[in-house]
Amino acid sequence: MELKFRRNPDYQTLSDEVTSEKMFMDRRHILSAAGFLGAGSILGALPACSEPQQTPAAPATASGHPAPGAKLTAKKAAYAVTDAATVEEAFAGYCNYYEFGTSKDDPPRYASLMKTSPWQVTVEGETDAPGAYALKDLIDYKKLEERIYRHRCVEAWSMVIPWIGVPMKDVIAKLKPKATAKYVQFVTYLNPKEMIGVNRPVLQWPYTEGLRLDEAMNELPLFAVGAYGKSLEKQNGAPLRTVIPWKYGFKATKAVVKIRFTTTEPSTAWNKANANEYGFYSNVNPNVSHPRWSQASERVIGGKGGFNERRNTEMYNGYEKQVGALYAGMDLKKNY
Ligand SMILES: Nc1nc2c(c(=O)[nH]1)N[C@H]1C(S)=C(S)[C@@H](COP(=O)(O)O)O[C@H]1N2
Ligand SMILES: [Mo]
Repeated sequence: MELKFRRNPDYQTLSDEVTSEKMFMDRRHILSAAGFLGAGSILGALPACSEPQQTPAAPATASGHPAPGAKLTAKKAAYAVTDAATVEEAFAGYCNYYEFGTSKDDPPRYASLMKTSPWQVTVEGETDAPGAYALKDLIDYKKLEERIYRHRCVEAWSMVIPWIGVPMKDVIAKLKPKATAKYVQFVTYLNPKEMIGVNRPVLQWPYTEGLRLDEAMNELPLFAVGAYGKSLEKQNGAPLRTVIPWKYGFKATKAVVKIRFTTTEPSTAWNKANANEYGFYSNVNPNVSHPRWSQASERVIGGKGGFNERRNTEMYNGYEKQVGALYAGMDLKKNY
């Protein structure tokens, strides 16, 4: 999405996606030459700071939720795209998280500075259960599910991620939205001391997103706390992020600290930055181009084909059966 800033002189120093991808591939090359990647490895990438991966037996944090990287137990849910999952190193190393910078490898490099414990989520607005919730009071860690969803960024790349989380609808039911609540907004963590990217006005911080309440209550959205069998790493949104698989990735807020129920459409970070390019709905739709590029196909990141693999983008990212009815009768060119 950083490409949008190319035309704006204020942002000309920001790297664009192509640059960061080149750096990313160079690094892969170097790692491979140095013997970090085994022969025949299909690793997509490693973050600059990456140590050889071990699965740490990380203790629970003081506030009782698992620390990043801790092993999680989850039951496999029926939701699973059949393509091979993205190699974990690509998920961990090729990230969008502008609070830590606009290059794909900034979040893996800088997110370690962020504190994810203790963690509270404030619930407010049109609800009968407002308050500050500890993460373990919001998420039932005994009921975690693993769901393998396709993750499609508006920049026309995709991954396949084995998320671990709980259905968003179960959490929202616990939070008792009033009948007047028609939307839900997610507000994310903001701490300029820990987040090197927020000193630049790339977006209006904090990063916010939102859904219509009936979208949020659909069976697919998750509050995710993990991926790849482990508690989320910081660069991927620890300790709590949303996952909405039929929408472009920017709808999936990392590091959620506030859930607000509203009567009117909440403001969202990318829509505020450029309403022509990023609508409130942002459903994956191969037939509606981004004003500056086609959305008809996507690059597959971290798959067997390296960076050359492409696939055709599917309507609602392949989830039309589950979500098509939410948009019956709507003009999807206007409600992009
Ligand atoms: N707080 C916050 N959440 C965010 C973003 C961000 O910049 N800040 N980027 C979004 C975008 S554009 C995408 S594609 C996904 C990327 O998630 P991943 O890096 O874990 O693959 O996170 C989304 N959530
Ligand atoms: Mo994205």
